[in-house]
Amino acid sequence: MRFEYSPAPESRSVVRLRDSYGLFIGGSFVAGSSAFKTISPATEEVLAEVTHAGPEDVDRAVAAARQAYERVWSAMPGRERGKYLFRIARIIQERARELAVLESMDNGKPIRESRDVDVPLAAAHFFYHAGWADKLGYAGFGPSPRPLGVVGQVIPWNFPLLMLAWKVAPALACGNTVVLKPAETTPLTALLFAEICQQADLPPGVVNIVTGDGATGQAVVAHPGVDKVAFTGSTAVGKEIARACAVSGKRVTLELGGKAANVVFDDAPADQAVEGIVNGIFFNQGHVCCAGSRLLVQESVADEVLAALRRRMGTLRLGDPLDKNTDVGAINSRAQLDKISELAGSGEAEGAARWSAPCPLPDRGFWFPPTVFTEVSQAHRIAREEIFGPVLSVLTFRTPAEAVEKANNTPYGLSAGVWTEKGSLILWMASRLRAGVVWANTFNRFDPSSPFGGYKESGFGREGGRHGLEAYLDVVGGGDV
Ligand code: TAP
Repeated sequence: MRFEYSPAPESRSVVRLRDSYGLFIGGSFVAGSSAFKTISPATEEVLAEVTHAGPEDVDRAVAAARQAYERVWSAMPGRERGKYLFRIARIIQERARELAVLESMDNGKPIRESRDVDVPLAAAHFFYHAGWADKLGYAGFGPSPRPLGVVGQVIPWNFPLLMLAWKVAPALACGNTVVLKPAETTPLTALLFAEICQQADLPPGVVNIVTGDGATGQAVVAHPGVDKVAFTGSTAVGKEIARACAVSGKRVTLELGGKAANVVFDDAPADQAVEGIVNGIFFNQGHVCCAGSRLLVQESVADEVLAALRRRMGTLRLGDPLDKNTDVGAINSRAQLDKISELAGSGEAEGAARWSAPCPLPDRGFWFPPTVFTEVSQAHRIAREEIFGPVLSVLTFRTPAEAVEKANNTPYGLSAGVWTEKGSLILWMASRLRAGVVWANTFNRFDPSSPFGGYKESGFGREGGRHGLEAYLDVVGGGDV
């Protein structure tokens, strides 16, 4: 049954957009060389003009970070650093509504997700790492492990504030300073975060934010004053960065793409599994590195599960990201929409059967309906390539061994899901799936205390938990062990 809902838009009045934003360097907003516009992907309206940081701007940001590292931050006792992180976390909570509305405006994601997932998790990352700042000597990396120095961080557009939190919180807790470049299409919550750093009286230069495009990211990564690079984004760019860092000898962590298998066995509770499949691939329009984009369903229940899945997809509400009833928001950019459309077209051309939920698409903005492909073979591009959109490819299997073989038949290895009543089967599968995270009877669960990261072309290094601290400490040098 489909319920009709009246519109319930969240008010935009909580957000005070400026016409234009400078770069955040040395604790202040400063002018840069040129500017670009950021738009709402749901309406294509221009939201603000943002500064494009050129190499000389990146240079200034790195110099500010170096000065703050040497004069203030690296020498500050951990318990004092922890207080700043705690204060930032509290301000994120206090300004949560503003951050959530701004994130949905700039990114296109439903307010329900930015309000209930992105922003609370971002605050949780700062709280969690505030707790670590004075306990690094107990993290298993020696009695007083040292920071690395200036960290260059480059993040994508799918979880703009959350990816910032994943990067900035551990770096600062460990005593490093930061130059961060947000994605070109979603710079606004990073710039609001800069205001939060000012509000928290964070010493100038500890966090610097340089907006721009891929060239700005390249300048951050290549800068000789950067001691460590932390990147989240596509595997193609990740490989370039790995090459650049290999020759410079910089420390690097890479969180890259994925093509996760969500494996449903015949004894799984069907309704619960269908909710997990929907959450796995349609959460955040499928713009999720660990999205369950390949459904592997046991052949004996495939028809039943797919019928239930189509029924459920028929109830998804697509539209205004600021409407509290919206399930599926806008695709982040025209370029991403073109990429999704091209890959979906290849699915049809290669012989898979396409079914899209019957939801009307708004006239303006970038939209793609939740879509499922059946009759998919492992050779199809839609089964191999990351689509990064609301498109699910369905494959079937007969035995657990076949499920493992198909699930692992990918160059990626970020995440996987297993749906079954049998605990022994969950453990058997989890020990064989080559994925950094394996969820059992759930999907897309995140916690700051739980390490996240990939195998193979999904990257290396972990973010979150005790393991995530390692990336920001001079562990190779052994600290003061
Ligand atoms: P990318 O195109 O790789 O962009 C990521 C970031 O790198 C952006 O800020 C981008 O700037 C910048 N960049 C582009 N070219 C660069 C270069 N040559 N050197 C340095 N920086 C460069 O990825 P995307 O399309 O934004 O994000 C989607 C990808 O990220 C997907 O593959 C997804 O799986 C992955 N992702 C992975 C994770 C984890 S945790 N594994 C989490 C989220 C997303 P512009 O925005 O200006 O292009």
